[in-house]
Amino acid sequence: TDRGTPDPLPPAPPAGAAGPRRLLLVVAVALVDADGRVLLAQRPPGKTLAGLWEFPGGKIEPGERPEETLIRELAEELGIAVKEACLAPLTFASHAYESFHLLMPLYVCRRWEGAVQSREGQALRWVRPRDLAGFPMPPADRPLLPALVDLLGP
Ligand code: 9L3
Ligand code: MG
Repeated sequence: TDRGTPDPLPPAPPAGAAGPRRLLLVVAVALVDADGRVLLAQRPPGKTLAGLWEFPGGKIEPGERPEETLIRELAEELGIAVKEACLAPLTFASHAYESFHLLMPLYVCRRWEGAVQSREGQALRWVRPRDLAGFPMPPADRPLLPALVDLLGP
């Protein structure tokens, strides 16, 4: 038998078919202010999941550690400077969409430099933990709420 021949790669499934999904790595953060409120950002029109309220963050670029992604995204989207030592991992979100699997660690951050501002036109709200559940959220974000309320209190 020709043992030297490598197995061919399996054909890619057609888009939308059941089968292996792509893995999308995203990272998000709960920014907590001095009153214990948490920042939610509204996804702008034109983006996927437009209008839903999410924990700020974004895609982890190849080679980035999640902390580096957050430092970059928080500067771009909110105009604040965060030190890596101020980012504490709390839990993970994991959501299987039709065509990809989203895996998203959630960090908590209570210290940053600069004032939070909307740099990309997104609406921002500071929300008490007990009120978070009242906001329409992407499916990945909602299961994060119990861990956050356990940490911060209501
Ligand atoms: N996503 C979900 N919840 C979040 C974040 C930051 C992102 N808290 C999802 C929405 C998109 C994907 O992750 O499907 C990539 O996010 P973006 O790059 O479109 O913000
Ligand atoms: Mg983003």
